[in-house]
Amino acid sequence: MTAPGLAIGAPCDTPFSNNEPSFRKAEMDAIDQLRTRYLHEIAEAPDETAVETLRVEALGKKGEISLKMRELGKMTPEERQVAGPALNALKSELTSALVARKSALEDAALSERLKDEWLDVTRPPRPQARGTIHPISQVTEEITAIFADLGYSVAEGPQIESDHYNFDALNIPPEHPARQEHDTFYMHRDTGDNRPPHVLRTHTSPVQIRYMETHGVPCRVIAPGRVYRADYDQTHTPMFHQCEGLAIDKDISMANLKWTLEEFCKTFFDIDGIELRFRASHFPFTEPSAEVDIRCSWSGGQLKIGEGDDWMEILGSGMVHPKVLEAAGVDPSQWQGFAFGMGIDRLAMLKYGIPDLRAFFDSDLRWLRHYGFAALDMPTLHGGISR
Ligand code: 2U9
Repeated sequence: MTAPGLAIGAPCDTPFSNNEPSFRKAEMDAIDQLRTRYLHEIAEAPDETAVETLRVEALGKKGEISLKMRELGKMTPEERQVAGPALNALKSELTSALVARKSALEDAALSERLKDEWLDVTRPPRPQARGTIHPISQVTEEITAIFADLGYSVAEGPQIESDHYNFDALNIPPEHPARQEHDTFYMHRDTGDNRPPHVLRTHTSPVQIRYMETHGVPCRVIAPGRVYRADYDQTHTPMFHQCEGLAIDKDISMANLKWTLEEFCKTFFDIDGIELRFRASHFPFTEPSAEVDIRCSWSGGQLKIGEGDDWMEILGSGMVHPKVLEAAGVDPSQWQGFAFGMGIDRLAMLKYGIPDLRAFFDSDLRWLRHYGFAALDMPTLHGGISR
């Protein structure tokens, strides 16, 4: 491109065709001096900040070379023809030198870091936490830990039960509504198959009948586990989880029951002054029977346990019916005791603010990540969560 103001036909083949040798020499000397000084300073720059400072000093808006370039406008076309290309060449030479120095410094810094920081690529990766503990498992463990501390054993039993263990032994007579098909899942029987009916257990009480038969009395035992009832709506699922408890000895009374359940609730909900209300009720397997409510408040749709003027039912209980003891081979004239039952799913919802029961069984990974517990969080007595 022709330099602005350059006369057409002027001798302009090279920058050195200027007619004024003295200007040319002085200008070229000055540019050479700049080149020598900056190239030296760039080569000696100790770090990236120093490189940047030099870039600004030389090529920044008010940098030495930029100012010189601005002076080109004031020069005669002949002078400009000498100084312009020389300054452009200097600018690009310094730019390259700055980039090269910066990258050399970066390489040196990286090499220095790599002396200390290094990676053994042959090592196996750190284990990734996969999956979470389901709130039902967590709460089952919490309940178990509390009763274990009170001296209770934990028992399990079959989920498919004979109607003897599920009903008869628990003083639930054949005409009782719980035995009707619409509440209970009966196992299929081919015609001519005369074995006694079997059901999916409707409560974990049979586990405790079996426990008394095997271990005898006195005993203190809890039976957590799955139970089944033909019911499905917002608050019922056909499979759910219960934890029942049984304490049999010579002199066990309702007072012991009350203390035990208060102690349990205090620890489970981690509230010291928790208040329970025992309301007379009826179950075939306990006499007398009581439903247990916990003091709570409902304000602004928010449930608070342990305060307020409302009561919410959380479990059922009573003194074991003499006929039930008898059915388990225990002499009711010698032994007596209490029993209780609670819904684990419901307790999990209350404690951890889980609104919908059915979500427990949807296997929705996002739900499980949100409400699940870290695998290494061991349940503490009061279910201390450290998620
Ligand atoms: C034996 C004798 C008696 C267990 C008991 C309840 C009262 C009770 C419900 C709580 C919520 C079931 O899950 S729920 O719907 N349970 O109200 N359960 S007394 O009584 C027994 C257990 C075993 C040998």
